Amino acid sequence: MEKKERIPPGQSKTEDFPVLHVGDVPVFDPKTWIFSVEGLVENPVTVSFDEFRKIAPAESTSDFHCVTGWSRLDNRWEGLLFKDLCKLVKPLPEAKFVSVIAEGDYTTSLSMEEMLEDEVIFAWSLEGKPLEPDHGGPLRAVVPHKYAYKCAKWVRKLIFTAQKEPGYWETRGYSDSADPWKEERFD
Ligand SMILES: Nc1nc2c(c(=O)[nH]1)N[C@H]1C(S)=C(S)[C@@H](COP(=O)(O)O)O[C@H]1N2
Ligand SMILES: [Mo]
Repeated sequence: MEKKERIPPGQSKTEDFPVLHVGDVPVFDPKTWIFSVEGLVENPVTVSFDEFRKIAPAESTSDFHCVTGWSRLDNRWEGLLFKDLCKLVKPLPEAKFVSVIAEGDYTTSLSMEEMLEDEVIFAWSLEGKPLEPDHGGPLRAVVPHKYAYKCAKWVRKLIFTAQKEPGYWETRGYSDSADPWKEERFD
């Protein structure tokens, strides 16, 4: 189903894909790369990149809205849907938030409810090609119903928590709710 309006208020459509992040693009070494899930889950896991891709691969097409004002429509991601990851790690009832931890010092966090939206995916591929390092390869979070600072690139760890742990931009004046349709840009 398509929303009638595709571009949120104050955004404009871009056809290319700008690259935006703080710090350096990390080098991916499949021999040492691991993804782990910790905190309030019944079944914490640590997996290699190959293992991660075998859990429950899926596709999800969604729009991408950066708080600086550009939107990129119809991105076809392949990855692991958050809701499918939950079937494996089994969040405990006390788990109310998820901290998404990337390589470097970048973090963000979302509520369980926000993460359980259908389109939330940890993506390793875009438009049928391996995700480029600039765009978060080998693995990035995609949370299309939030501004893209919630879409951490180079994700390595999730921590399920009872309290919210505000992330990199959320502690620097950006909105924690970050809803592009309500223009929640700043705190
Ligand atoms: N690890 C990490 N992820 C990040 C960022 C970052 O600085 N570091 N920036 C965020 C912001 S503000 C945006 S707009 C998108 C940009 O993604 P892109 O470079 O693939 O367009 O990545 C998000 N994820
Ligand atoms: Mo952004």
